[in-house]
Amino acid sequence: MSRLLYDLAAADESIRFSPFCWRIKLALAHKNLAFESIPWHFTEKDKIAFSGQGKVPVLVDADRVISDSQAIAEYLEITYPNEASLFGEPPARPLVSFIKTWTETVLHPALAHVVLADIHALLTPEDQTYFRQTREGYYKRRLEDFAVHRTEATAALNSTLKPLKTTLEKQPFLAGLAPNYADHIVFGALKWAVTVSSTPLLEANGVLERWMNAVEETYGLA
Ligand SMILES: N[C@@H](CCC(=O)N[C@@H](CS)C(=O)NCC(=O)O)C(=O)O
Repeated sequence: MSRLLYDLAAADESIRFSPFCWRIKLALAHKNLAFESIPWHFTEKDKIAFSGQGKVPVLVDADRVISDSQAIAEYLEITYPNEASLFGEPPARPLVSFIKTWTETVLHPALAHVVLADIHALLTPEDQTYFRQTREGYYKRRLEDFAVHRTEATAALNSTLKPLKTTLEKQPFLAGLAPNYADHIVFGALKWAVTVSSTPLLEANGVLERWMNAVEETYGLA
């Protein structure tokens, strides 16, 4: 059975940096599902037009096409119930939902303010034009201004990361003794940022780097 995942790539296609795609790569590994990863660039909207929208991840699981990481995670949970649960016991699921909201409304913006200009540098020329236009429109700020304010943005990021560090000093994973989709979501965010950052973002061998390595080792990605 074929299983394809459209995955955001830089000009160098070995660089895969979408936080939402990382979540799903870990979720697929969690469910023991092999897949083929298809590199995709921001401006290749035609390549995923069959999904009826213009963003990745897009999963093609045999004859099923699913877009949006949350929809894909829920599809995997329902379709592959015999593998380990992505969300844990039903009463614990709202906590994963909190982690998703916190990641997307607090952690992603904090990371974006540090690495947005770095992402631009890694893209194909067509994607660079598109990225500048869309991101400068969204943030109402020139990409160069992000680089100028990197020191303040890094200090703000470090404050944002504090609760995560404190938690992971006390327990191996956000979900407890083994990772689940809560870990996948936060891992995706940090993986995105460390992959594209022109400077080290996390303390070498610090708690977050050790946790990221442990997540990767769990799924044989290290
Ligand atoms: N809510 C979507 C968000 C997906 C998303 O924003 N993907 C980005 C890559 S990280 C994308 O494809 N962006 C295309 C664009 O900006 O045109 C999900 O959870 O999958």
